[in-house]
Amino acid sequence: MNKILLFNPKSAIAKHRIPNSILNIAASVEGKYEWVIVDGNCETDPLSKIECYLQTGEFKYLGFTVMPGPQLRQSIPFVKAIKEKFPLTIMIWGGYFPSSHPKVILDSGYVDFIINGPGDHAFPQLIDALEQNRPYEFIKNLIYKTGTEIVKTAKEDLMDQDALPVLPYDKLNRFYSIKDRYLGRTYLGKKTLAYHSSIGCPFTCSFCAVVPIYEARWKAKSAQAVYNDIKYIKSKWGADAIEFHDNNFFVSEKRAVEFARLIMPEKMSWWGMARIDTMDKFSDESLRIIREAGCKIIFFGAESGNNLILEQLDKGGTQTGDQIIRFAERLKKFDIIPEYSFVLGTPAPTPRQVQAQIDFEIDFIKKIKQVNPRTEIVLYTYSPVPTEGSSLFKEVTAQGFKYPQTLEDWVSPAWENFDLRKNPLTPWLTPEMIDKIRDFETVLNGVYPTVTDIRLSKLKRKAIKLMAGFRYRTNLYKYPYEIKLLQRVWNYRQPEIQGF
Ligand code: B12
Ligand code: SF4
Repeated sequence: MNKILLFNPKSAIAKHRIPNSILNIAASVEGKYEWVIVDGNCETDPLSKIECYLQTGEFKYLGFTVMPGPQLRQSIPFVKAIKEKFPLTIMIWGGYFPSSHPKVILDSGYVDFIINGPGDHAFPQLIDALEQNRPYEFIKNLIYKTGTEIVKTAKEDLMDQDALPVLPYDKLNRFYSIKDRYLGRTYLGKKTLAYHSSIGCPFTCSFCAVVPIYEARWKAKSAQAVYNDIKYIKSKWGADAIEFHDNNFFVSEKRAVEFARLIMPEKMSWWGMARIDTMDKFSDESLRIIREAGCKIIFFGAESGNNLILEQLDKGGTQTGDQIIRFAERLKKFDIIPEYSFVLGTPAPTPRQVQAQIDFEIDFIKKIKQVNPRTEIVLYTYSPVPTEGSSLFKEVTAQGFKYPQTLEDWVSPAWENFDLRKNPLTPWLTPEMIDKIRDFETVLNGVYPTVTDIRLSKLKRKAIKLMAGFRYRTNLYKYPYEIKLLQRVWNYRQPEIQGF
């Protein structure tokens, strides 16, 4: 029986997380096929490591998980090199990038199959079919090419998350030490675990990559199952904090409170992502329990203070500008830090309107800081991420926006910035507008350095704050070189790129 190699391309310079995407895939074939993991975050020369395995002749299937940005940048040269040297290898890509951009990947000729969304059933079924030389066209969640035609099979219903096999943590630990490699020091604790407890999201924000894949569906593990996994890792490797990587951890108040009650005695700190309008419906009692159970900080996609923009972004639900401010104030009572992300630079009919909107958001963010100065602000520039062929894709294409036409073009420096949502290449944003957003961000981060930067001492915070304060009060954001210099010297952390 042929073996499987699963590769997690490098995604971050430091603070490496358990590679949950490929670990789920490993779980799906555990006990049936032999598999190995190569984690690009933990290897100095991952390509050589992969080639060493392939040279044994035992590995036929190679699975890559690919996010846009650095993971894609490593994946493209690797896949080319591997296909040239080992042409009989079957290359299978999964994750958000391949699911959203299948054509450019399959047209490259380097990738044989894409798993479209969850791979927990599709992957083992595909391997079975290939091993037994059986047809695979009825397997759900697959994308592949026959001749010049791209074939997308039907989407599978979201599976019961409690019925999925447990993740093979012990086996991962044989490849890379969980304690030393994956449980890192963060603002939350000394040994922070990354855990993913639910898939999808019930909302349909038009800019979000989760929507075309999950189509407003959400399925979660039960609070008890989540607790059991975390307790296991805590007992075995000493985790003392948790980052929940779910797109939307707090969809269900009942589940969140149940989990909070279970985890409370463990005295762990935790963090997760949520929607403002959903959580604003939580009772005071629920918020109190959640905080008491260790939830210190929650990430919210606030996106914009302007109700019209919220509508344009199809934010859905009931979120409004007033609510965003009110909720930041409400969380103050419970000592939960809201981490709000904003998307600046959305399209408008005239450049003047685009600029006015940016100025509006800057004022709005300052109002939030007034009511709750501990609110963490993360600024993104609007980078449309629509799936090829969707209506949003048509809309932004009509405005002159174009995705790269070949897989290699995706790794140009300009596109890497696009992925990081820093410099979006959107035709309606002028360089001056982008500068204004970035300069404001520099000043804001100077006055309110992020609490998640654990290396920044009190004294350094004070010094940056002092320097940036005048600019902030007088709205003088242009050319903040002196603040940038200090941030560079002290290696200031950027949650928007480096992760939560
Ligand atoms: C953890 C995480 C990170 C980590 C690193 C992850 C890692 N692997 O090391 C960090 C913080 C570094 C990171 C960075 C970025 N990330 Co990120 N990240 C996530 C997050 C929160 C969780 C990923 C995860 O572990 N999921 C759990 C697993 C189980 O789910 P899954 O990945 O979907 O896997 C399933 C399927 O997709 C499929 N599958 C996935 N891989 C494979 C592989 C094979 C072989 C097969 C068969 C199947 C398969 O099967 C799996 C099981 O069903 C996701 C959002 C999310 N909730 O998924 C965003 C997400 C993937 N990130 C995203 C982005 C854009 C980024 C950035 C590029 C930009 C940014 N500003 O965030 C940066 C890159 C910067 C950098 N330095 O790398 C986007 C991708 C959107 C898109 N357009 O494609 C997401 C979806 C967040 C979002 N909603 O916008 N990220
Ligand atoms: S609520 Fe968040 S995860 Fe859900 S669709 Fe909107 S942006 Fe995406």
